[in-house]
Amino acid sequence: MTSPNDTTFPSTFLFGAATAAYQIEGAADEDGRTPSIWDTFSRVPGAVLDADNGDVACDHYHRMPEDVALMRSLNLDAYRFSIAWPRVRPDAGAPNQKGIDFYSRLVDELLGNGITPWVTLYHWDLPQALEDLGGWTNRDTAHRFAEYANTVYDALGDRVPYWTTFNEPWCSAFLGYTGGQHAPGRQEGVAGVIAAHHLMLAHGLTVDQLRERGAKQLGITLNLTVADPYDAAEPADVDAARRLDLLWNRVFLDPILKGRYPEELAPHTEGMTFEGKTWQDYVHEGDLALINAPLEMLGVNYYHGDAPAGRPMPSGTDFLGSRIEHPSRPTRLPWPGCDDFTFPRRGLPETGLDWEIQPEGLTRLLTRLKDEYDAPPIYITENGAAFDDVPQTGADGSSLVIDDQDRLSFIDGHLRAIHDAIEQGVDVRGYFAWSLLDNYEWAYGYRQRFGIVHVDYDTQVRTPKASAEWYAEVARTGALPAPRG
Ligand code: PNW
Repeated sequence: MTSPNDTTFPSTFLFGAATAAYQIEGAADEDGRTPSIWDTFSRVPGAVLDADNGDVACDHYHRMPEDVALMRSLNLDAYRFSIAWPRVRPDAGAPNQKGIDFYSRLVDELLGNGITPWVTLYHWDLPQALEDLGGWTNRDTAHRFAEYANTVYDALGDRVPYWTTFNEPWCSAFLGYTGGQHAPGRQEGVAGVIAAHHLMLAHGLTVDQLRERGAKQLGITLNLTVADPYDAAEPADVDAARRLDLLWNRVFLDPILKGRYPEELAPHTEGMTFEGKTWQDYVHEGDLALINAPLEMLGVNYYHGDAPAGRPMPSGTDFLGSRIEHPSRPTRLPWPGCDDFTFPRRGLPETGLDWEIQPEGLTRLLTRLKDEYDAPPIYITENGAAFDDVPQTGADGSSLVIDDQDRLSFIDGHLRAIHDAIEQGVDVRGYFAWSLLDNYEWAYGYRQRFGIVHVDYDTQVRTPKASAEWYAEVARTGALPAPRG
């Protein structure tokens, strides 16, 4: 039941949860899977906190039916998961039936439980064999991706309605090839822009081919931010915010939704080369037309707003502000030509990763996508927070209770910000909590917990947290209960 003070979403709004293959599956060398760049990178000394890797993770590969039953108990309308390229086409070679079968069983299990499957074709696990040939700085990788995407579509296209090509290509390109925080850990300046171009080219080729095969709902997921100057009265900070917007949001939004690179990108990257060539040398005739293919949906992942200062600040921290004990490997800022950035704290509340919590930024971002980009229907494909959960023993003396009011309010606040955007005329059609389960948080390993469901990594027991119980009610009623107190 909803009361008059509840915040109600449109009746077709999807409430879901999201995961990614390498973060939950485990079974790293089973049924023909071969290494991805994350299997390699997680073994580089200092690259990942506690040297954690995804060999076992949440053991989802062996516990899939149990996990789908859990989703059903949480009333989820949809489940967003990613397909591991190195399972489906190991070493980017021939299709591997055992790998395909796993995802086929997952899709059937979801449909049998009334949950809509939402596929992401790439959530960062590039076959290592392709990185050995240059990875995303090699144009051929885009063609190999499209080939892999066809294999997946041919196996699942009859049952999966929603298809996203890439998750957060910004991370793959700029954390992977400029900053080195993520696999493959390269720190090669403008190579990030070239990787971004090839990722978008792969997206365009794939949209074209899946469209021809009959796909009806195609899109891409971008991690976007609101870039505000740390001090709006300080010209250096205003310019830093402009460059952050350019190299975080516009470098993807403009080609994909407008068919051109932002004009400011050329002057900004003047004189930067990779293997003796500029990034423009990698853009071939016809690429932008492919990249600009019409889409039925845009996925937006939003975690935090960002306010750079364009000058050294004593209280500055790394690019997302994290002060937690870090991987020891030296990294660079992930935007070429932005080494003057610092990210001083604004006094906003922060998550366990020290990310600044700014729900109103999401409303601004969404209205911008409508006004400036005339964006296709939007789905929030990830939003959530890592906090230090404190498991307690339940009244029965054995069960676990995780009363994560901080995560619950984080999700509540962002759902309200989305509701505000809908009221302002933005076409937002769904929300996926990140994440269904505590899982492998990339360079931060297993210490950072994003799940609405707790995972005990010794026993693999799953325990829904307070946020999950609350979210299950939101999904059931389609409304946010009036704030308490
Ligand atoms: C996203 N950064 O990752 C991913 O899509 C998820 O796989 C991940 O678990 C989630 O957000 C939470 O981090 C990001 O350093 C990881 O800018 C790092 C960054 C951004 C996104």
